[in-house]
Amino acid sequence: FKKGWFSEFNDLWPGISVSFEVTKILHHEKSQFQDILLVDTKAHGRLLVLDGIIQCSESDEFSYQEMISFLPLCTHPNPKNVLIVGGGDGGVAREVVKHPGVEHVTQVEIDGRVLELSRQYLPSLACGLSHPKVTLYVGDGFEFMQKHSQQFDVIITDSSDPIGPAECLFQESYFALMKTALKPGGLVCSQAGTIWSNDLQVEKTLEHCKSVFPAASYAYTSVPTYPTGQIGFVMGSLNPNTKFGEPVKVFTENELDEMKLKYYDDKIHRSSFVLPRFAAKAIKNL
Ligand code: AAT
Repeated sequence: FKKGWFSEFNDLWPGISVSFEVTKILHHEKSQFQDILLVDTKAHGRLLVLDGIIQCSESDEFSYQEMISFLPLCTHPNPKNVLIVGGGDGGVAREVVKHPGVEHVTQVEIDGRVLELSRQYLPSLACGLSHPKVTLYVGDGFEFMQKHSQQFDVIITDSSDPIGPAECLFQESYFALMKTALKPGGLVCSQAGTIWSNDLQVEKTLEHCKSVFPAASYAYTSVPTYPTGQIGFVMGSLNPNTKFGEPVKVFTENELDEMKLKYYDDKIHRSSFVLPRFAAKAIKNL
C-alpha cells in the first residue's frame, strides 16, 4: 500500500484494485448508512468514495451519468416523469433535466449526508439536485417504490453496488415494484456492474429484470476509474416491442453541443448494446 494513495479494495472485484494518488483528504465521516470519503487526486479531480468503493471521479463521471440517463430517455417515446433512485452526487439529475421532453424529476436518495457533501465538494455534479424540475426526497428507494404506482415513465436506479444499503435494489422484488410504479409503456435502467467481473452480478440482475419485464437488455460504457474500466446497465421495458439499441429520439450535433453532452449520441447508444462474444453468450443462456 503506497503512502498517499487511495486504493479500492473489495470482494466484488477479487484480486484487483484501482488506485489514485491523493493530494488532499477533503472530508471523512461515518453517516447513519455508510462511510463517506471525499478526496482530491493528482490526476482525476475529486473522488466520492462510499464504504471504500469509488462512486465517481470528476474526470470521467460524465460517461456514466450521460449513459445511465440518455439510454432510457432516448428509448422511451415520451419520458415526461422520471424517477431517480440513489444518485446522491446529483450527476444523473443534471443530465436527466437536459432532455427537452422531461417535465418532472423525482429523486430518492437514502443518505442526506451524501447530498450535503456533494453540494459542498462536487458542485459541478450537485447542481442537478437544485434544478427547478427536481423534487428531492431523503429515503430508501425500495420503500419509496412500495408506495407508488403507475406514476413514472422512466425509472433510473443510480445505486451503489449490491453490498450495504443498495443490496435491496438488485433483487427481483425491486424490479417487480418498479414495474408497478411505471406508467404503461414505461422503462427502467439500473446500474448493473461490469462484464469483466466474475461475481455474476450482470447475469443475476438481468435475470431479475427479464423475469419481470417483457423486454430486457444490457448496455455498457467505459469509465476508466471504475474497476475493470467498464460498467453496464440493465434495462427493462413494459412494451414488449421495445428495441433498446434503436433510439427513438435522435439529437442533432447542435442539440448535443447545446446540452453539453460529451459522451452520448445516437451512434454510441446503438453500439453500447453490442457485446463481446463471451458476454453475449453468457447473457443469451439466461
Ligand atoms: N452517480 C454515480 C454514483 C453512484 S452513487 C449511488 C448512491 O446510491 C449513493 O449516494 C447511495 O447513498 C445511494 N443509495 C444506496 N442505497 C440506496 C437505497 N436503498 N435507496 C436510495 N439510495 C441508495 C453510483 C456508483 C456506482 C458504483 C459502481 N462501482
